[in-house]
Amino acid sequence: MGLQSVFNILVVLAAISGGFWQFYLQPKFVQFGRYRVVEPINNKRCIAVPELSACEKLVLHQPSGIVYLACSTPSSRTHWTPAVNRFNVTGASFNDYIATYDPKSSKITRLKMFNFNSERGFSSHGMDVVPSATSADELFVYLINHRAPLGASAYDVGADSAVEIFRTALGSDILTHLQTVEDSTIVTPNDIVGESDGKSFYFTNDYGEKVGWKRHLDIWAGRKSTSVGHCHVTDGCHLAISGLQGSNGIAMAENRTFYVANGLVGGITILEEQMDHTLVITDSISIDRGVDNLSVDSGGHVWAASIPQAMKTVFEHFEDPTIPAPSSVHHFSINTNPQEIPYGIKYKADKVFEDDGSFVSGSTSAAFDTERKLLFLTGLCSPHLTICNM
Ligand SMILES: *[C@@H]1O[C@H](CO)[C@@H](O)[C@H](O)[C@H]1NC(C)=O
Ligand SMILES: *[C@@H]1O[C@H](CO)[C@@H](O)[C@H](O)[C@H]1NC(C)=O
Ligand SMILES: CC(=O)N[C@H]1CO[C@H](CO)[C@@H](O)[C@@H]1O
Repeated sequence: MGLQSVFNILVVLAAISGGFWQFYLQPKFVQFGRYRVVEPINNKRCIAVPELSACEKLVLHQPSGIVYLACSTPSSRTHWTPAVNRFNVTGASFNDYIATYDPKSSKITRLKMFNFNSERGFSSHGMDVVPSATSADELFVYLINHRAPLGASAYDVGADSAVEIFRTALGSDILTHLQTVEDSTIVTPNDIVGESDGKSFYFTNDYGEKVGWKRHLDIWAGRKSTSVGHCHVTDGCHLAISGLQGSNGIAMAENRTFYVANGLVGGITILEEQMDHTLVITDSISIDRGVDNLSVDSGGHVWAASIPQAMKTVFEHFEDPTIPAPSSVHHFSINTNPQEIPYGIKYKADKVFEDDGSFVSGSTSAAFDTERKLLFLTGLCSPHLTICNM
């Protein structure tokens, strides 16, 4: 029995002793959606693309409408997802891939990696796709790669995660490897925002440690051990901000305002970049559930995959992807209601999509095409990519 199972049993035992349940655990269960009733919205005009399953993250290329997806297999995810304590290297694919999907032609392209010394393979998670500053058709693709550790058991030391930087061209099926970035600040990388120079990025660490019981303190005791780091391929890496709670998806607006999702308590934190590539918190917007991966649309609105029933998603669906888990999407915007502004309600969070999981299961990433009015949804263990007309 692993430490985690011991811990889970302890939690259940403690829960039975009354007060702990009433004052501590039950509110947590509410927050994690144990009793939440799903209210379907905007889930009727959707199609599924079953060829694209277990795609953790998707990024929309707005000018062309093409989406880039970081995919795996549902089976590999259940064995190897360091972010949710899955450390079975034997069951991992290390052969994950990036695909493009063009909604105009329904064409799926699996990109081939070129110049990538793939001895240790590729295990996907967060991704960013950024047009190059110097040529509009050239794109930089930044990928989190959860490699197996060398010479140790992953159960003991966790993943040896790195960031891989590739170059591609719009419409090309080749990803050319440029650089692997490894650093002691890249502990438990989750998501990434890349720069248009192909050389630097911000990333979130979704835990303070790679493995161990302390990780549970974040969920159950409100510890704030997560962080955002910044790396430049020649100048190195440093932490941009630490002491954040549940850091998950990260996204950047055109004016370089940063948004970091809180996967535990819910909502997003808004941060401002300093000259030295550190970040300071300027605001936060809370909602009633955990928030996953974020994206900013061309109108400057933030879209977030949110988790209606986190316990179901994490303990049932991630365990067995054939068990459906509900999905929802929130849309964050500046509050323009003149009646509310005097009361300090600066931002608005609207739930714009929800499904009970029978069609759209376990979504962890959402992006909205403002021009074509299409909402894209994928998930860590999802059976398919979903595209909804909004
Ligand atoms: C790890 O993965 C392998 C291959 O899928 C599987 O046979 C094995 O049972 C898994 N081990 C655990 C502890 O889940
Ligand atoms: C930056 O852009 C975002 C998104 O459009 C907007 O909400 C925010 O107010 C802007 N921030 C500043 C400081 O201009
Ligand atoms: C980049 C990314 O995909 N981040 C998160 C998306 O959601 C899943 C499910 O909770 C997380 O495990 C990922 O870390």
